[in-house]
Amino acid sequence: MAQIPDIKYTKLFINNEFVDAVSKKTFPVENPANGETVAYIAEGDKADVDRAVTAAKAAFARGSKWRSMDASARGMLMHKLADLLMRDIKELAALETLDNGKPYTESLIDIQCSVYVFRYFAGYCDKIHGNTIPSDGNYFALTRKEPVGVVGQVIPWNYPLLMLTWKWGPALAAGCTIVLKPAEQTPLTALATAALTKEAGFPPGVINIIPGYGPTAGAALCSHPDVRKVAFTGSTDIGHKIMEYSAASNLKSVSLELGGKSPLVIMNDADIDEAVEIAFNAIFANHGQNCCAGSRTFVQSGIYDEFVKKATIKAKARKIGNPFEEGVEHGPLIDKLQFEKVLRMIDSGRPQGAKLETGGKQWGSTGYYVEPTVFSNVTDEMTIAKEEIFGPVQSILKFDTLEEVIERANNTPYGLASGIITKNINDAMTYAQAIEAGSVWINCYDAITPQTPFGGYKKSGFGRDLGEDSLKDYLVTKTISIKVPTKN
Ligand code: TXE
Repeated sequence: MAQIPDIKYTKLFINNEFVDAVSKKTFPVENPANGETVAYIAEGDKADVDRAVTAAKAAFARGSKWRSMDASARGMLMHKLADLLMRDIKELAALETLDNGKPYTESLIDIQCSVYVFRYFAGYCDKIHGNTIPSDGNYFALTRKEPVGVVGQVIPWNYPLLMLTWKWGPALAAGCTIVLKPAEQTPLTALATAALTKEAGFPPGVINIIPGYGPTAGAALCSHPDVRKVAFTGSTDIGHKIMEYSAASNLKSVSLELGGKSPLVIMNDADIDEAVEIAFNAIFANHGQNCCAGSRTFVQSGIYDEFVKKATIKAKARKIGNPFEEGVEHGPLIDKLQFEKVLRMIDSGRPQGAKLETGGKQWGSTGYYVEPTVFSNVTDEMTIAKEEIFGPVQSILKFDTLEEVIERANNTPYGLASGIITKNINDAMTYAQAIEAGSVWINCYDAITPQTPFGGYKKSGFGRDLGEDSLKDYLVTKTISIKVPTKN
């Protein structure tokens, strides 16, 4: 069994120092496996955001160490940070499990993936460049890709460190400076990583972290007149607010990665055991607390009954328990609010006509555990088929034709991810082209890598995390035109 970690860092991180909040207030952080408070964390608010933005602005000032550093040296700093994450991987994974409740083995994977993300973006630092352009007239024209400036980043609690790296990677590669607000439920690994940025040698003010609540610290950051760009991952409701903050302040640019109700389509010709496995991981990974969770499992009528039987057996076999214990696959949900929301959604299933195949209630009596739950006979108008549950609930829907399922899969305000399992390349490609979603996974699911852009259509947001595309959100293009005597 992995060790319960010490919590060393509980304060705000501004200008490479850990400091108390101006108000001296703190807020409790709990272990979702038992509901006990594990630490009190400095609670940032507007005054602290102001301090952090001032530090980030100074770090970005003309002639600053960060601005005048070779781009390749910036890349080396990011590699150094990746090295330190690897050095401390066990400790960071333990902190993540304590804070978030995900199994320790999953936390290890999250930290490893975070390292890959930093390494991918580290390589970009000295490969970001503009063009020379054959402009009309006697001009020599070129573009420069410049960092947008101070960026605000607000992230959720489902992948605390991984979401941080998705945001920091392109921001640092572009040369921006950062003020990050982690989710109030999960500030621990962000603060531990802050200490590592100092150890790696990032200049003061390049990276700042303000733990705190959304309507206070989050709103202040997103409304700040000196923040030039906000990157947000969270709920669609708050996504609307982020746009309002931008409109009401300085028209900062915004990128949003929001909720989803992602369809995974399984055709009659699929290998059924493989399809059951893919669909199972698509929904139950991270206990369903995943923005791209395959939360609508569409199964073609020819294999529907057999699929439901096998999916149910698999869900029943999932090992639930203390996330620090070896072999445990399924821990608690993040907090009481999410726990109650998920149970409420589950309770709506049966009265609306869905058949509960397994699960459906709390597991044990302490902590926020919800059993892996499978519903069959789910139809499109049911709450569980329409709303993002963000919990371990598989809803299995039946369809007859590809044309029909494309129509139904697209009938949602969301458009984050999607999948199809089939041996027929024509069906796969027809679906891939027709589906309104930022990612389409064929014969796989959650194939998210540092190199591939990730983001939404429709109310799942805009802008991209990861891949080369993500850099665009952190850069502005400057055109420089030089008068020349004649073209040649
Ligand atoms: O999200 P919030 P919550 C979905 C999922 C979940 C639901 C609610 O369906 O059940 O959202 O989760 C900060 N100004 N997703 O309440 O509130 C907040 O402090 C600025 C999907 O946790 O959106 C946190 O840091 N910031 C999602 C972050 O926003 C504000 C992941 C996310 O919190 C703010 C999480 C404000 N006014 C939830 N209010 C995904 N896309 O992966 C809150 N925040």
